[in-house]
Amino acid sequence: MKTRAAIAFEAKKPLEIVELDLEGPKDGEVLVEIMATGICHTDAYTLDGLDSEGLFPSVLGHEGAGIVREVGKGVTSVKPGDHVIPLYTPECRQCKTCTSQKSNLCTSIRATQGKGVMPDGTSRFSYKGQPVYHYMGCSTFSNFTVLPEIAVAKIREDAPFDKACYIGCGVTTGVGAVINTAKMEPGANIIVFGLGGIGLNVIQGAKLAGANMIVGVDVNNDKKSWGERFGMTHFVNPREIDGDLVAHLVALTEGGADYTFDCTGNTDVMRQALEACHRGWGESIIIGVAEAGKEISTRPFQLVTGRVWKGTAFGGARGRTDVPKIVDWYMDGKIEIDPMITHVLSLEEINKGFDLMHDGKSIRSVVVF
Ligand code: NAD
Ligand code: AHE
Ligand code: ZN
Repeated sequence: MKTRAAIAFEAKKPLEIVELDLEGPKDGEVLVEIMATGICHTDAYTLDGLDSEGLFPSVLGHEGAGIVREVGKGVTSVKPGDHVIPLYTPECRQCKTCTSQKSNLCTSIRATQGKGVMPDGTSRFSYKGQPVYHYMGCSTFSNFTVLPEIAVAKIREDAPFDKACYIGCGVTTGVGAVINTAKMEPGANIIVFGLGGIGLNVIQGAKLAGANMIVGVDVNNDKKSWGERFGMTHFVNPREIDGDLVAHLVALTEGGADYTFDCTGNTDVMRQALEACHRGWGESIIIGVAEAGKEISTRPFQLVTGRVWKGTAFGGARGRTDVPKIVDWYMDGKIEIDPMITHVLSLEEINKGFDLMHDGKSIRSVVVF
């Protein structure tokens, strides 16, 4: 079949809207009509050539929501007509990681996913007879895409696609980092570095879980009102304080935060986030994705004296199990999404979404097909 899609032909070039060929689902796969897709910072980072796993040409996009249109042989968990959210972190419920219940990082298809192909080692997308790579196992910048059955979460049918798509990454990552990874207790003091599409969801997750102080740190003053809108209690612009940022934050939180979250992907900020943790118990959770080749550092003494460095992917969420619950939280008014969708675009306008993100003018741009 044919599908309209935005292709990244090479790094640092705008996406091109073309008609692609898409093969139908093979055994264990499903064809999904994507109704809406969000543009995450990670798509931009890959397009900018900063991802060590970046492949071209590819159909980017990993945040989406749509309807199953066809299923391959052996598929039992979804059927045509079901509403789904694609999962870049699948949940097979059979691999060592899934059965351990210790992590959400299902390993069953990670190797082929990282190579931009389906589990059988081939791509379903092609353009003028040449294969085009899948991205993060999702490729939601296409009106139709093919996914393994284990990489879709079935969701309720009354959830609007143009909001639910954000649960496919940003919302789940931010809220999940607080609840699943930090396991933040009520009354905790937290610091969030970077108040974008992820950081604001950390803030709303922390508010939901009963945080005391929620300090937001961002170099962009426009983010102050955004943070406050979702529960931030204090704002710090590192460029506007006198002296050392870490010392300032430790003083503000009377000894350091119980939990800090890096939502910038900047390795210098990751160090600040670790060092702004409370001596003896503070935990710093890395969410941001750093440029290929970057490394983190700190004095080991920071860990010897009880600070803990952690990371999280997809907010520690087990996609098929947890994503439908987060959709329920949204539909029940427990968490907000609507105000964070700052721009709704057509597929033809998708490059504008990347520009808005780079200029710090959007929280989440959503493309509606
Ligand atoms: P974004 O661009 O919307 O927001 C980033 C924010 O950080 C901006 O508000 C920016 O002003 C701020 N910032 C930049 N430099 C800063 C600095 N030195 N100090 C303080 N603030 C600074 O991005 P996003 O969509 O919120 O994504 C944030 C990061 O999370 C990205 O690296 C993204 O790739 C990553 N991410 C990770 C996961 C995961 O599963 N671990 C999931 C989604 C996104
Ligand atoms: N490929 C990069 C790392 C990219 C990365 O860390 N991706 C996150 C999701 S970001 C979503 O917006 C993730 O889930 N990672 C776990 C995984 O298995 O990829 C690199 O550095 O090579
Ligand atoms: Zn993402």
